Amino acid sequence: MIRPETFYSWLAGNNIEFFSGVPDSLLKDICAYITDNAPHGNHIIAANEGNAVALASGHHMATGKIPLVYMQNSGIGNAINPLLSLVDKQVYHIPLLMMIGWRGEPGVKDEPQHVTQGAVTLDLLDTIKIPYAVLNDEEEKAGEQIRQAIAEIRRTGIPYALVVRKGTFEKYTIKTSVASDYQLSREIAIQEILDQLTDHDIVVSTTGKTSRELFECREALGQPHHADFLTVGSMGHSGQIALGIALSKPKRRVICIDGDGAVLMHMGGLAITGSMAPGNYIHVVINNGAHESVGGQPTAGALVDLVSIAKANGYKSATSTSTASELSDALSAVTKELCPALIEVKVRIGSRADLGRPTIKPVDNKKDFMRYLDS
Ligand SMILES: Cc1ncc(C[n+]2csc(CCOP(=O)(O)OP(=O)(O)O)c2C)c(N)n1
Repeated sequence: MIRPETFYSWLAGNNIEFFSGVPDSLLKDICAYITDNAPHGNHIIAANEGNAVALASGHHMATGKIPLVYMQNSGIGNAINPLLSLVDKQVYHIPLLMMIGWRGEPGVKDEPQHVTQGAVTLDLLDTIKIPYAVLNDEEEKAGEQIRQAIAEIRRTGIPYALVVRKGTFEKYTIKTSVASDYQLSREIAIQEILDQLTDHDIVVSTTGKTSRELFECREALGQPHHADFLTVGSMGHSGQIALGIALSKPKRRVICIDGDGAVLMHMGGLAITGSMAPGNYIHVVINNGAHESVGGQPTAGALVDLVSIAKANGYKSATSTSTASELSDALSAVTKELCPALIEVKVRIGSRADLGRPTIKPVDNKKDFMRYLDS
């Protein structure tokens, strides 16, 4: 396994000192090391992977240096546009070192949303003409790969990707903690929302632990899962999935349970929801100021004023809560006239160590959900 400090020193030795990306569980340890050690302003956790490519491009133009852009392979799609229309050698020809976590590697058991993405990851890089190496987990060999990757970037001026398998990096525990003084947990907040639902309500939940906790809360209550659409992949898109449903089912309440990282990733959707003004749309944003599902790396969630943002985007009402009773009061106060409504729930970071994963296949979840929407 590669020690994060060794990897970081290889980069520093090659004058790579600017880092931007969206976190991934496979890159958790190296990202934690970068967070603790990169000078302030030189490590930016971006809103989405395309933004990370853009930030890195800006850094390169301002300094002439090669930046590092990291992402989970799920984020390649978000990055393709700036990779092909900004960084590409036919356009601005910008050199980048990329580090991509390889979820769903063929032969390694993983969740359904990672299977196809994992199978096509190397082909995708071939198609977009980005050379790559699958990073060896032996330090000596990995060091040589990085030396070659950087020489190649310097020679060609185009990006080069290091594809990172599960278990490549040694464990590193982050020292820079994300401030979160709230008592409420995300799981209790989800239980509170479920307590307030009526028989015909529809739920759309975001990527990561929110959907896993929602699934387990339903199990614990002995309730079926058909009212819940679990957005297991497609981070940042739950809000617009919920909007598509709300507009077609105007007599039913649609409750989107979102995350701060996910909202920030595609924040433009808030303007579309506000402009369509559905009277049956409740957007609950669980804000822990972190990408908790993939290691707890900070988001800008703790800094932004979601209530003002929602109102400025045309939501009819917006409230911030941080206790179960405030959440309960806010939910019961929402009427048709106050929708679209946003309710922020400020929670602490953390989840149960034994948190499971949905046991129903996504396609079966969709079938049951469609039947429920039709009922
Ligand atoms: C496009 C994309 N980038 C990255 C990921 C990896 N990922 C899964 S969940 C998650 C964090 C989500 O953060 P947030 O919405 O704040 O919810 P939390 O995990 O804190 O509950 C990330 C980065 C992904 N699934 N898709």
